[in-house]
Amino acid sequence: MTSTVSPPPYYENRGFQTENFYSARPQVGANPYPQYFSTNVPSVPTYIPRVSTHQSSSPVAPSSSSSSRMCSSSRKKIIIIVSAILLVIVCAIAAFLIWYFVENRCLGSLIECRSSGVCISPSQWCDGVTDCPNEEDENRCVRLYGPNFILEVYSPVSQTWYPVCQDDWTDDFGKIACKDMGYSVDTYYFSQGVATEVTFKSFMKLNTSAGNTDLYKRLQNSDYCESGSVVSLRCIECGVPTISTTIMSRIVGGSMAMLGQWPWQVSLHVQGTHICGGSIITRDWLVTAAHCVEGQFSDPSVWSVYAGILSQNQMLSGLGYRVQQIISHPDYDTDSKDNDVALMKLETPMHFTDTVRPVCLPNPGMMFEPNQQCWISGWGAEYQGGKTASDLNYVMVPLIESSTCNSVSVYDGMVLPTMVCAGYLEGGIDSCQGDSGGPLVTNKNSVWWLVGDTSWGTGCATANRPGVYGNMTVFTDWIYKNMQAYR
Ligand code: 4AZ
Repeated sequence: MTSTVSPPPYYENRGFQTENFYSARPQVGANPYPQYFSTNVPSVPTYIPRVSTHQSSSPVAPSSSSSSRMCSSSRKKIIIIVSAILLVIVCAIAAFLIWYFVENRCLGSLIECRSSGVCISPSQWCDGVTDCPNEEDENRCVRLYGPNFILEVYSPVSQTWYPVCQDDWTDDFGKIACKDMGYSVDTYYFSQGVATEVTFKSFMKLNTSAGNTDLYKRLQNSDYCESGSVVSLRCIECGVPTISTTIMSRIVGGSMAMLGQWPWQVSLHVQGTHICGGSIITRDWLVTAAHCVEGQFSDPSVWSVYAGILSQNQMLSGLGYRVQQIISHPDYDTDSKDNDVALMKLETPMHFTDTVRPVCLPNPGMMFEPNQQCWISGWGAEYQGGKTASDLNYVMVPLIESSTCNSVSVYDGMVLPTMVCAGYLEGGIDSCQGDSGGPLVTNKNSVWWLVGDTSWGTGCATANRPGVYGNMTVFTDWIYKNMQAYR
């Protein structure tokens, strides 16, 4: 761009000076900078400071012209230093941005196909359909199967999940598999061999001659497993309360909980008020109900999370964990409560203690029996229309078969496959307003599993209207994919 405006008059800003200070404007081409070091050209100093050797009074201050020159040169020095610092900062930011876009090309919720940089959605990861040019979305698929946490790897070739033979397996491989599922390495618990079941006819086995390559390239399909053991992998120590539950039996009709009994239970607050319950699954992630985070409540900044506290009175606002991100199930339906589940990611990882611990997410292949004893906990109303309970309550509720729960006399077909019923058809014991989002858990193989999240019901503790919960087994896959995508 050119300008038709004539150049501005020349002013040399030396701050305030006495009138006689102004020296002539330097000639064009003259060195405008102060000469700090001698050059080859001999120069005559214009000012030679003289210090009298016989002076009894205090030394004379340098003349005003000399002090202002020094002042001006030190100002220039500062400008040079500040400019240099700014340049370094700008370069550092530019380098970070270049690194960020090279390393994380996929923005938002997308997962990157490493070798090609193609971005795919979490639902395309391990869905049996190849979306990445190099099949990475289908050839690094791992899951934990059944109540014994059996590690399985998916083979896109045979489109089958295989257990991993314990031969040559180490914790380092376990950590890689846990990371690929969406866990952070700092919670890694252990891996151990468990005797193979007769149903296992084929395995994924480490090829020791494959060298130091990628774990998934080393795993090869084999009908033989020398140790006779498969890998059981625990990515986090979950489902272990510090206080065992005595089967006693407010919630409606429940008992007051003790510290450490339901250490995964959290109270979710908005403006100092309990709104919903939730369950801790990792240091960073909580599970709650999608209906708890609808509309204005979908803003993460409105929430505070309290863990390891029984009494609402002790949950003084400002001390809770802050929420960074809320992910509602994309297929949640407000009217039917289909897929009533949401994830909350915390701003800072939770500190686990005896009273703050995660619950286990149900693995695929886990079967919960009809009538299986499950427990609900929460600060929900103690009777229909009541207010939030001041202390955490819990009660045992048996699972109710979906066919029974969907019968004409009960919910007449309103219970969808993403839901599970629990409670008593005779009424009297149930979850209620304020328990929503909180856990429905069961104990199996000595660990506590999150069977469901409190979702809905007609009234509370009414005959033929049991509590309906989100069916967590159906959501586990969605939860892991999101933990992976928003690591
Ligand atoms: C609620 O509104 C709610 N009786 C939770 C559970 C039940 C009913 C309502 C089940 O939070």
